Amino acid sequence: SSCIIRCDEDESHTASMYCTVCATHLCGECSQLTHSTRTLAKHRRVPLADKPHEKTLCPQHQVHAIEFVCLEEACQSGPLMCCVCKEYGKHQGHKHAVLETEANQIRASILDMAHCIRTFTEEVSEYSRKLVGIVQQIEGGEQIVEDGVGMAHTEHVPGTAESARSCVRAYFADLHETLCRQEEMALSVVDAHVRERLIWLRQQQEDMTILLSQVSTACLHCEKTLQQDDCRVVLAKQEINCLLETLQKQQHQFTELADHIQLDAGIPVTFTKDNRVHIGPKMEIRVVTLGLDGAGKTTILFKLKQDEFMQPIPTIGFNVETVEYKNLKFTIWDVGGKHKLRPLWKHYYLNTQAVVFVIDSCHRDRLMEAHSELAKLLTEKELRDALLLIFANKQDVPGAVSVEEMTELLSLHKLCCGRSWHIQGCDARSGMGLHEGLDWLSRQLVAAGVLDVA
Ligand code: G3D
Ligand code: MG
Repeated sequence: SSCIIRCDEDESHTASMYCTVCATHLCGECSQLTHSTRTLAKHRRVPLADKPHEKTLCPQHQVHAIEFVCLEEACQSGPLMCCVCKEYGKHQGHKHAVLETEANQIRASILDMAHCIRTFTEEVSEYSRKLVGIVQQIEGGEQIVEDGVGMAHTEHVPGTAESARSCVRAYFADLHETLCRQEEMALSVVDAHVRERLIWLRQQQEDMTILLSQVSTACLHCEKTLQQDDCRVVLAKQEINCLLETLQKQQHQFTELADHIQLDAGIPVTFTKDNRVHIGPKMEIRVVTLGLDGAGKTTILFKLKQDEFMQPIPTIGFNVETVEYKNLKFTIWDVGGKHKLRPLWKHYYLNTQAVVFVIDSCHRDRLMEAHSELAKLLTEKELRDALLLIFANKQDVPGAVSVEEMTELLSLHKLCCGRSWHIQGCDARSGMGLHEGLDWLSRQLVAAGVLDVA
């Protein structure tokens, strides 16, 4: 519409409308002038922009223009028709629409679709742009930056891939460093052990050398005496007796020592979960047993210790016993559970690797009290890394709270979140469940080695 259309009445005028009856382009002025009679005034004139398209003639009925569109399903491959086609031809009696209306409807839907496509295109391009951006962020690369004095230079910007890699590297470097330090420490423990052992063995060697020379001196003395005359033999009697006595004493001491000491070159090594090394056939574990009074702590300790039922006496201060189980040596502190003794518990936390918390499963009324004591315990800084073994004791009593119910009632999963814990049902009188509990503790502490409790 950029080219100007002239008025058909006057070349010097610019057309602004179109008479659909006369098929002429007119300006406003000439339109009024030429269509002033009553009949002509009825001519439909439209703005130039709405000028109807040129009519196409019907291929069958040459003088007639196409004016209708057939709406029948069967005619969709050739729907155009003139008035003859419509009235007498192949579309006779078919449903139809006016060509212009139909075309305008299709135009409108095309416009709609075009709009949709534009929006869709924008969305797709936006998404593609984002993809490019993400790829760039992952890969990183050169970026132009301006320095303080307005000079542009390129700078390497690390991508997220690189950051993730350096994060992994830093983590493992750290781990490596820790492992090296732990290895050094473990080796120094072994070295110290070997040094001490060798010093002791060499001392023994020296002692044996001295002993041997003493013995041979004595033998020599005896032999000499044997060859002397009767008077001298008699005179030497006391001295020889004394010598023999000393020898017997030394022999006795030696036998005792030899009985006591196992000559074994082995250096049994065990690793704890925190990568410390332990040398020797037994690994020691420090455990403190806590819980309300009457829960069965002392009974558990005695049961483990003697494997026989003893009438426990209420614990006033504390009991401490070492219990050997498999290759482990548990030093168990049993601290009194009465209310006024509880503040003392914290004196036993230090260097404790595990807390055994005993609960009386048949005393439902005291479960909340046990819960609050346990909750208090778990906030103690010294016990942050301690393992927690909960004994749900007295499972033999009918109606006792089961392990599952106890876990639920004390909301243990929430309470013990983030630490190594285990609840074990037991009956301290028969010993049922006690060893399972200790097994769990061992498994938590020992990483590998000769003491590995299978
Ligand atoms: P405490 O050391 O935690 O205070 P105790 O608890 O070991 O002194 O035990 C308190 C009472 O519970 C004792 O009863 C003890 O025999 C009993 N008991 C401990 N463990 C069990 C168990 O597994 N089953 C049953 N049925 N009873 C248990 P008394 O009557 O001697 O005071
Ligand atoms: Mg007790």
